[in-house]
Amino acid sequence: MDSSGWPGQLAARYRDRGYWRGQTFGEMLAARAKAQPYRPAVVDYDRRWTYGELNGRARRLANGLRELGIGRGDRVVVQLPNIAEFLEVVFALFLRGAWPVLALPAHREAEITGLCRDAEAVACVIADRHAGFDHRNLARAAQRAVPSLKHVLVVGEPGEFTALHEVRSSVPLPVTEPGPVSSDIALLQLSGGTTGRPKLIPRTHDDYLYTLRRSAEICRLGPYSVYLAVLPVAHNYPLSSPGALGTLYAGGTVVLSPAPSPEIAFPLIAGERVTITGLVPPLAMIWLDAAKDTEHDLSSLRVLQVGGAKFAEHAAARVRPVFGCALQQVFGMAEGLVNYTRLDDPEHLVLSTQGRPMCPDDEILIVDEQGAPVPPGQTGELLTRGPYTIRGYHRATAHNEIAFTPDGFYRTGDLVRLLPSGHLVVEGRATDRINRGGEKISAEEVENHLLAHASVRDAVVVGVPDETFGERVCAFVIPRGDAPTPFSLRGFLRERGIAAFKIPDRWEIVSAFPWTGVGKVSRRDLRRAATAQLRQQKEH
Ligand code: AMP
Ligand code: DBH
Repeated sequence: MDSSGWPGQLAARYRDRGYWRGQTFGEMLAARAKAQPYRPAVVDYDRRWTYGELNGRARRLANGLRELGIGRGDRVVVQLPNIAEFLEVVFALFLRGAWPVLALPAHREAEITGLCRDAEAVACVIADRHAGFDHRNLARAAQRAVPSLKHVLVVGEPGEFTALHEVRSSVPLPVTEPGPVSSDIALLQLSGGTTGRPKLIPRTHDDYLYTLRRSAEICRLGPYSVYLAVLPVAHNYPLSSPGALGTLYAGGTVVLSPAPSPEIAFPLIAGERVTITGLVPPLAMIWLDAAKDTEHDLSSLRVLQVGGAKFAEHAAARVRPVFGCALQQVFGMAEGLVNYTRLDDPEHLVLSTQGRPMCPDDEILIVDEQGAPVPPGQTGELLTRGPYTIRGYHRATAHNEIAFTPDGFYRTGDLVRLLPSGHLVVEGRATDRINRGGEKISAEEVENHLLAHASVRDAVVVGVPDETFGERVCAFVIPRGDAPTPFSLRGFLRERGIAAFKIPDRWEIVSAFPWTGVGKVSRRDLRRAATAQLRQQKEH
């Protein structure tokens, strides 16, 4: 079952140095529940689960999953919003040694069906409705298309499926029941991806628990810390940097915000005395504006994390004056490596860098296009290897040859500069991935959907600079016959069932694409053209 892929010698070193401690998620939660059974673990509206309750629920659900025949190594697509059941479900799956595949609430039919198929999932867990959308429709489509998908478990009204509360057994999973070992895969995260489909990222109990322990330490979390999960908690950042799971690791309280807006989040901060939360840059800007004249008491906040995309220095400088708390920049990836500015770093580094690696054994290389190390201080592509960075995506042999070097470094696709202090500054991106305010979009994936349109001969999707989102999505389309309108193309993509954040913000209908010297479409020229046009429009 251990397909984590670290060579034996390195694995031995990571164990010797105490990064991998031989503990599983089930054991971690059980230990917390034993040490502090009555401390609050999760707050979701008026529901408050103690550590004892969370552990008890997870063990009863795990027993129910056992009765359904869901066990070691089975893949289960989990698409849940920020509700307490998210944590119950993932811990129940951890206990069974089954692998949660963490979909985002924004994913639609194309993504959910694709994930179920790629993971050969035996089950999915969904909410009945969320944000005005009926997720049971996604499960229906996935079940039609994916024969392996036997069970659909629903939080809420199940319709023709099974309600989660019916699965939860009245007795906990027997302690004699064999569980996973710490080197087993715990979960499959999703990559933002540069190619057609999101790749599945296998994270082990050992390596993911290390990230929680180290993140909690760097963020100084303890039993009295209160973390507000604002972003969708399935995402690696609010889940593990230190996020909801890191907070539970430290014995603190996770408050789940159903939405990221200040109207919802600020009363929660005031009411629950939240000490730390994590945002993406566009949201941080909205919060900065809203906090200036809010009536809510935000004084409990100690740390405001911003990450997922580059945070502009002028905005970073406003965090302490407005919120009266420390800013922490977070530059991470679901594949592993996480960089943090430290709480005692000099102010100029906190404002102008994206932090430094969290582990002394994170290996960093910054290379030019030929793969040779750049001179110190120069910008190049970041490669990395370490005790919690994957050595390969799940079942993706061909892609792994491109995404990793022969000696196991992950090619991040990020262009960075290393300062003498060890801090990294993100300068851009070497790949076709678009980062729309922290939401990662594969250009190729959107292009493939557009190419399915009868009136589209060719399509190229690029990111164009944007003040609010960092980047927005712009599609260049060469029509076949009568040119389709942006309105109809948008509708078409929606019908194809892709997440709304991937649908292009701008459309350019053109008759040809610019080419590079080697005969490839020049994305760089298209990006330039779109950027110039945007600027012109602004000036008028
Ligand atoms: P993913 O691989 O989908 O988990 O997305 C990770 C990517 O998000 C990184 O490789 C970066 O491109 C981007 N990213 C995350 N945090 C930051 C940050 N603080 N500044 C700039 N880019 C970031
Ligand atoms: O963007 C990310 O994927 C990300 C950002 C910050 C991440 O995975 C993380 C921290 O762990």
